[in-house]
Amino acid sequence: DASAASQRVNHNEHITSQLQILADGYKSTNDKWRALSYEKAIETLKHLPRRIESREDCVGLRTIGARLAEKIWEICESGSLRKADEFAHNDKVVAMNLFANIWGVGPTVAEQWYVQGLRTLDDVREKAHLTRQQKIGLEHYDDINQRMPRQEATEIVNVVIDAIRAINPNLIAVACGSYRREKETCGDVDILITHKDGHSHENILGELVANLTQQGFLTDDLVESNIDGNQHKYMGLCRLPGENRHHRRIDIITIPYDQYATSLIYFTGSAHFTRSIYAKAKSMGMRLNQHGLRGGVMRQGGEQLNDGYPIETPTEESVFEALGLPYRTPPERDH
Ligand code: DCP
Ligand code: MG
Ligand code: MN
Repeated sequence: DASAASQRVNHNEHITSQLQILADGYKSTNDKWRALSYEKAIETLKHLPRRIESREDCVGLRTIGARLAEKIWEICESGSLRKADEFAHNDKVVAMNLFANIWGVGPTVAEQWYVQGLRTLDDVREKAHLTRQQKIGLEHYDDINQRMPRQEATEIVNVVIDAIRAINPNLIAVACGSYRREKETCGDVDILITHKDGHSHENILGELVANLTQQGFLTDDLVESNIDGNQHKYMGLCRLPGENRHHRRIDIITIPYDQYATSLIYFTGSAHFTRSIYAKAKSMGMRLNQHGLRGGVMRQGGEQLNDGYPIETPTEESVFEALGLPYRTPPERDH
């Protein structure tokens, strides 16, 4: 069942922890393609119902090719992975991992700082030229890089939903992301807002943010932006009232009701799942994104030749159906 799926133990933690070192290192150093293939493999291994005991156990696993199987086998046999040890002791990888975890810092900036000779967060504090967001990211480095228990996410969701209801009790608000996938811990809280009448979601984000800031809940704004004119997104930091509370990341989006189902799918994730379902749509001559589903889309090479026609997607189920996929509940959408 759903909760069992989310609480399933990782029988291959000894392997995934090593592979995660490589995934993080490649991600920080902008080797996106490699990072992605390791992340996919980690997802597969995490969800295996058994511990990998032999080379043969790796054969035929989706997302795990021959070279990766060799690495997995090296971990099984020796208990460690030379490449992961190398990464863990590589000056550049270590520094770039550290820097890339500052909110608003990407691989390019991280590398510039490394080349400049910076190695620690104190170096960055003293010597780097920081954007407004990077300053916030640095100030709250530990909090931002720590996941929160689900219970705390629930409290945060409740504060935001109360504030939404105070603006208009008929607004629809759904906590998406890892929270909706019923994870035990959440990296942030992701809230989606819409309204059945198709327009009352417009222009409420500013008021909501102002109210939540006024009550001392929102502490720092990272981004307030317009996506395609009709979706609004807020990214910031919040903190619950009371002693010993951490700052937490929060994302809020407002969307038109006709994009509700496809936005739910996008914002519920996981990012891996979203990527794969979008690719499935593409392979069927369709285009799926947070704004909707379109059919009759022609492509040549990577290029889209026409815009196709819109396909009605009143519910998440209807999106799966249009793609010929069995419905998956949020906890079943990790990969
Ligand atoms: N998303 C995506 N691609 C991205 C980033 C996000 O498709 N590059 C979608 C899928 C994510 C959702 O948005 O599930 C929310 O993004 P988060 O970064 O908050 O990710 P999660 O909530 O899934 O995980 P976490 O617990 O780390 O926040
Ligand atoms: Mg999230
Ligand atoms: Mn988020």
